[in-house]
Amino acid sequence: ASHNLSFEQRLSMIRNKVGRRLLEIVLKKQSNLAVAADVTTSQELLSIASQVGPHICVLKTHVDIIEDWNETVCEQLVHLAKSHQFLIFEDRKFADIGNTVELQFTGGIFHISQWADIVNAHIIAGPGTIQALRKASEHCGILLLAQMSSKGNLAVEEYTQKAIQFAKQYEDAVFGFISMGCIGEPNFIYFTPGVKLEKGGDSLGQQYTDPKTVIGIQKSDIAIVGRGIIHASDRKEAALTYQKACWDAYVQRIGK
Ligand code: 5BU
Repeated sequence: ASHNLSFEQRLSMIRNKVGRRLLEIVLKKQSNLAVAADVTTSQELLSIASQVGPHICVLKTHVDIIEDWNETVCEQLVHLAKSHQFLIFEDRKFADIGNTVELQFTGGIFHISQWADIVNAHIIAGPGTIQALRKASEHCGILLLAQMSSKGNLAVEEYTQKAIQFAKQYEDAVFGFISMGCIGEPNFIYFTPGVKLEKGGDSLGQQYTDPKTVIGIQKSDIAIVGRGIIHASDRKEAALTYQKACWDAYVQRIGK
């Protein structure tokens, strides 16, 4: 499936309000860049959020790798998200039965449902996972893992198609996918990880594609960049470079 509609044209097609808010931010900031803040201290997390904040539409977190997470850190992060206007995406990849997912989403020491604008879920356990997330918070939009970036992953073919089917069934809550590009209709938003200006990978199976290919050719919407920015000597500068590369690829694709 492939379309060539602009973010403006797609805004009213998105049923979930977090999805619409995301497109508003994307358009306002001219940024379809998400940064994966994979660091282990709250100080680094907050410093990345303020450095790259002006250049991103989404900050993606793995809150369970932060060694000193607490409520104050959470408040500061939410504050930065408001002032710089980006959404917080907790890359939790929920995968259990609905009842357990509800507890994982709302409870524990992270209380993800209280601060995350976006979370994602595997479809391996069936629709109960989605039902639990949707029931626990109407303020949080859901992305389904339809494809992955890592070598040898099993999210292919029928599995990908099943994710699309589930998304259509829960379109009020699910507004998009983790996928390697556009795999469906324009009323969903496509997020792609494994993005770096230098092609290649890492020693543990990550596979990188450059922004031009991901956004321009594979027609994804939001590029997720981690180490390409996190390991740069000047993260703000790197974020600006990626913001431009991703936005230029989008503008070229739309043909404006
Ligand atoms: P990197 O440093 O740009 O490789 O980071 C990629 C991020 O995206 C990292 O947080 C992963 O957990 C995340 N990711 C991924 O790389 N591939 C996937 O298929 C999914 C998530 Br889903």
